[in-house]
Amino acid sequence: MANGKRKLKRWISAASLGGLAACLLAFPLAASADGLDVTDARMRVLPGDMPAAGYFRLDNTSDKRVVLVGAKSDAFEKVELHRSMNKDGMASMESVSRLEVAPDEHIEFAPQGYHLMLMKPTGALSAGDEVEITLEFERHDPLTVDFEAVPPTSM
Ligand SMILES: [Cu+2]
Repeated sequence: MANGKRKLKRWISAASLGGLAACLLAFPLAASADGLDVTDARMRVLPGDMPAAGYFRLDNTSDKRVVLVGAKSDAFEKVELHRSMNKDGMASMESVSRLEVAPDEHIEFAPQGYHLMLMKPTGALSAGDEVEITLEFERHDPLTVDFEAVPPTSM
C-alpha cells in the first residue's frame, strides 16, 4: 500500500516534466523541481535511537541564488542541517541555519562535511528502506526527496 503510493508520486513528478526527461528521472533517489536537482540521496542508519545522517548533492540549475534553510521528515521527530568540523584535533559539529547555493553551483552533503542530522526516528529503519525527506528553501517551494537507507560501512 505505502509502496504503491510512493511509486505513484514518483510517476507523477516524472510525468510532469514530460518526454525524455521523464525517462532520465526514472533513476531512483533523484528529485528535481524548478531549477533544483537533488541526486545521490542516501542516509546512514545506526542502530536503535541513534541519529541517522543524510547525504545528497544539490545542484542549482536556475539563474537565481537558492537558500536551503531546513528539512523535515515524518520518519524523524527532528531534522537539522549540520556541518562536521575538526577543532584542535577534536571532531565536532555545528548546526547551520541557512546554506546558499549560487546559480550553476552545487553543494555536497557528505561525510566529514555538511549532513542532515536526522534525530529521534519515529520507527525502525533498516538498510534498503526509502524515506521521504522534504528540503525547505527560502522563497522556493519545498522539495521532497526519497533517501535510501544504507549501512554505515557503505559510505
Ligand atoms: Cu550532526
